[in-house]
Amino acid sequence: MRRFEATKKVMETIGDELVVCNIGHPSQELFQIRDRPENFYMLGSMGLASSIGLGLAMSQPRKVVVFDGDGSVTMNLGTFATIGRVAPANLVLVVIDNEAYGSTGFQTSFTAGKLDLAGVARAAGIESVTVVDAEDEIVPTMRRVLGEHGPHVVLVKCAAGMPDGVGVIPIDGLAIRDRFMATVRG
Ligand SMILES: Cc1ncc(C[n+]2csc(CCOP(=O)(O)OP(=O)(O)O)c2C)c(N)n1
Repeated sequence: MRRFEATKKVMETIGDELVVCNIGHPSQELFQIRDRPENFYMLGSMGLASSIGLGLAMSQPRKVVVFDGDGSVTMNLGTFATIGRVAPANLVLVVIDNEAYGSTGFQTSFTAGKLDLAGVARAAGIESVTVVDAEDEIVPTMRRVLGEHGPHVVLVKCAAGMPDGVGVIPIDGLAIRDRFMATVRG
């Protein structure tokens, strides 16, 4: 299973949740899999999808699902401390752990070595941390966490790589922002 397949499975479980997605190829894949105004494709700010999602979860009642990458979470490890402390019940952080910096050519990342992101999340006080390494575990795991009070971290172990033919997102950043904000405001 690669990030694409994992993202597809997570999106099978998404109803009206707000979705914030990691920079680069993860957002391009999500756009191809299932574009919707409730998706916020983060086009800059590597490392900050989880922080944007946290702020969103704190400021409105809808559930927020964040797709982040292991490389990006590693750049912002403090995000676990903040999520653990603030503990928003409506936040699900899905970390796609492909042990690589995918968007820039799949250079090996820290989780290919000794870094245990699930361990860091638990040590930061996040009680619900689930590691998933089989594609068919994703839907039941997401259904469970979406039905329970969070915050939740779901770490999906994936292979590096992506399908051919995933193009750039044909909507500019301001339009992505504006349609997302309109949805959030209801
Ligand atoms: C501050 C900063 N450093 C580097 C980059 C270049 N960059 C964009 S995406 C990316 C890799 C992200 O890897 P990861 O979060 O693990 O996600 P993946 O693409 O592997 O799913 C890098 C290095 C950037 N945009 N900003």
